[in-house]
Amino acid sequence: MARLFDEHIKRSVRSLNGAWRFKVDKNRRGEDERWYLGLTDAETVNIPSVWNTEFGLLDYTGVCWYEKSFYFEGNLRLNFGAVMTECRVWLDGEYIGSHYGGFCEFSFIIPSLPAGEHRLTLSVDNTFDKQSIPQAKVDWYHYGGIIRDVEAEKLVGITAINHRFEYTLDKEFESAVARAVIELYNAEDKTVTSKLTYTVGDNVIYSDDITLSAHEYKTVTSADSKLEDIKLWDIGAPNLYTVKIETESDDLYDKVGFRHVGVTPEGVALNGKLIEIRGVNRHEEHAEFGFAFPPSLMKRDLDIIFDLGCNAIRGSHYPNSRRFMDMVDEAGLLFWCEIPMWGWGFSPEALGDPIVIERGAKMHREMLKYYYNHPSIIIFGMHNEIHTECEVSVPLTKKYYEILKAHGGNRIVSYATDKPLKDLCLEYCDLISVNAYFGWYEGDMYGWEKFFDKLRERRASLGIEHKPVIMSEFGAAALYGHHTFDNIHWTEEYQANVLEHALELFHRDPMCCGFFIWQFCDIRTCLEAGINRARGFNNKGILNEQRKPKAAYYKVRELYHKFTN
Ligand code: ADA
Repeated sequence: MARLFDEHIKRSVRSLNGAWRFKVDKNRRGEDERWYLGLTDAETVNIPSVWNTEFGLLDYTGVCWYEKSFYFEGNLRLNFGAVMTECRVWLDGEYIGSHYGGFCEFSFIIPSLPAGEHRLTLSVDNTFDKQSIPQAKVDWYHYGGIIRDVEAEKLVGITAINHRFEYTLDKEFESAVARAVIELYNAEDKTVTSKLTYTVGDNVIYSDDITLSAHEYKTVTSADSKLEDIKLWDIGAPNLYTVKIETESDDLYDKVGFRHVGVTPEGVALNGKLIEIRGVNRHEEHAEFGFAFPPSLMKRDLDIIFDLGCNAIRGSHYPNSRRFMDMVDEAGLLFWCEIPMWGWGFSPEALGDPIVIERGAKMHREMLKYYYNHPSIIIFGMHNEIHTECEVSVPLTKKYYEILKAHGGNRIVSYATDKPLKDLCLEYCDLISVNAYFGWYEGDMYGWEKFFDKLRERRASLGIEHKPVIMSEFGAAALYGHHTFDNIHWTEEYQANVLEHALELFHRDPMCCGFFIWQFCDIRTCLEAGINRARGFNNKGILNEQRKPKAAYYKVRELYHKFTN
C-alpha cells in the first residue's frame, strides 16, 4: 500500500488513484440494472476523496458507484487503503468480492488476466443499520467514498503478501529473540521453488528454499534468532530497522522497531522507564477533505502535535492510514489504535447481537493484520463509551481482550469508559481508560477531585489498584474567536481554564498515568447524533478545523512543556 517508503522495488505497483467515473445511486437500482457492465452518464471524480465534498452531496447517505479502466496483464493484486463503509467489487463485469468496515486495508488477487484494458467497478454504501459498526449515531461525519489509495500490483512467482515480526527483549533491553511470520502466495499456475530471505537491518532471520504449488498460500515461520546490541525505539529516539523480504521474483519492505511497554501499579513503563503519557485525541478528518486526509496535512498535524509538547496520540476512533502511522513511527510518538465501536448508538441488544460481535472481532483481526508491526502503537483500544455498565458487554469485551492479548504482541489493551464507577468490564483491560467531562457535561470543573476519590474507592473495591488510570478524554468546547472577561461556556478562555485545571490535577495524582485531551481540532459532526452541536461541528478542538490555535492550545502547550521538564 502507499506508505512513507516504497514497499516494493521488484514488484511492479501501479497507483489507481486519480480520475474515476462516478454515479450516485439514490434508488439503489445499480445492481439490478447491472451498472457493473459499464457506468453510463457518469461524472468524473478524483480518488481518494469523499463524495460529501461534491456539490449537493454533503449529507448524502446511500450508495454510489465508481469505475476505472486500466491496462494490465498477469496476476493482479488489487489493494484498497480504505473504502467507507461497505463495498462490492467487480472486475470486467465479474463480481470479485466485498468488504465491510471503513477504515482498514483489504485486497483481492485475480490470477492470469489477459493483456488489455480492464474495468474495475465498485458500489460503495455508507448507510448504517442496527448491526453496523459504528451505528448511525456517531459524533463524527458519515462520509462515504474511496477514502485512501487504490493500487494494482503485478504478482510474479512466489510473493510476500504480509508479515509479522515478533520479538521479546531481554531484561536489560539490549538483545532480542526474534522470529518472522511470513505470508506467501504463489501467483503461478505451476509449482515454484525459490529462495526466501527475511532480513531486519543486517540480521538474517530466515534464508532457505521454499516450494509452493500453483496458487498456494503458505505461512512460513522462522526459527528464533538472537539479535545483540539492538538500538531501542523510544519517545524522541525513533530507531527503526528496515525489513526486507525477498524471493527470486518478488520483495516486500517494511520498518520495525524494538521497544517494550509494560503496565505497573505506578503507571506505564516504556523500555523500563515510567512515563507520563501526554496526548491528544485526533480524528483523521478535515472539513474540506473528509476522511481522504492529504499526506501534506498529516505532516502539518504532526508538526503541531510536536510543538504542543505531546508524546502520544489517540487515533480516535478508528485505525488511521498506514502512511500516517509510518510518520508517527518515524516521529517517535506513542499511538493508541482502536476500532470504530463507538458508544451512544449501540443499544444493549446490539451489543449482544452475534453479527455485531463478529464484525467487531473481524475489525480487530484486520487491525492486527495491518498494524501489528508499528512500534508506535502501544495501546490497542477495543471500544469507546459502550454500555459497559450492562452484563451484555462483558462477554464481548472478554472476547476482544483475548484476541488482542493473544495476537497483539507486546501492547496494552484497553477501552475508553465513561461509566467507570459502575463499569462491569474492568477485568478485561490492562489500563483503566476514563472519558469524563467535568466543566462541560458533568458539573463544574472542580468536580474532578471528588470523582477521582470515588474512582480510587471503586478500584480498591474491585481489587484492581494495580491497574493505573489514564484519562482518555476530557475537555470543553470553544468557538474559535469567541472571547469574554467572564468564565462562561463556549469561550476560548473557559476551555483553557477547564483544561488547565484538569491537567494540573491529573499530573499531580499518582493514580493517573497520562491524559489525552479531547480533542486536537474541531471536526465536522453528524447532526443525526441527536445533539445539537454549534456549526454542526464538535468544537472541543484546541485548534479549529483549519488548525488555527485557540487560547487553550497555548495553555496546553505551556503545561505539556512544563510537565516534560
Ligand atoms: C465522547 C466521545 C467523543 C466525543 C466526546 C464529546 O467522549 O468518545 O467521540 O463525542 O464525547 O465531545 O462529547
